Amino acid sequence: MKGVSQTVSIVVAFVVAVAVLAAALYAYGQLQSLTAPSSSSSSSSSSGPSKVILPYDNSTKTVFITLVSLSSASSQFNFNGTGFGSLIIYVPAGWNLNITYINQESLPHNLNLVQNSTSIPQSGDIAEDGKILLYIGTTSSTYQLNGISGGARASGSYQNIAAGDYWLACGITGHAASGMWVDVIASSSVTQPYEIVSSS
Ligand SMILES: [Cu+2]
Repeated sequence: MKGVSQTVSIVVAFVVAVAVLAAALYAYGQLQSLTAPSSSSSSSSSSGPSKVILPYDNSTKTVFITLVSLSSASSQFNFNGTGFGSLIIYVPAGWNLNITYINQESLPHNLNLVQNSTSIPQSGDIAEDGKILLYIGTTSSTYQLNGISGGARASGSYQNIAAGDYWLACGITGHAASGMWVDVIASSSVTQPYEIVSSS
């Protein structure tokens, strides 16, 4: 009898162990599907705009923005494969922007935070369409000429952004007017930074 009950308890323990393992695997799978990056960039074709929460640090009120000029995009003048303001970034007013720019494109590019005075870049010089607040991968005297070359990255930060409309735009002559700009909206009604990609 003792041998039988021992066998039973071994079987029961085995079954329980398998059940626990299965539950763990299931939970892990659910977690993966929750945390897997959504295919937000260029792959979505038919569905409407997708809202993606950006990485941020609530304690320092910092949003982390990464823009990449992709070599695979249809236009050389792209950020994350998008152009002409179809990427819109919403940030809470008063927050800090920590921005990384990566150029994977063959042309040199740079990235500038512009408090814009027109709704879309119209001039070859972005400074004629607004006030440049931050230069990334370039300087105030060379932004129309120089950027970082393909394979390079640069970063910068801007503190305490006031409510308003901005662009993140390439400053090299004609690039923003060719589509190389992202809309940035800082608003007190935004509590969590996010971006929306609209197909256009
Ligand atoms: Cu450019």
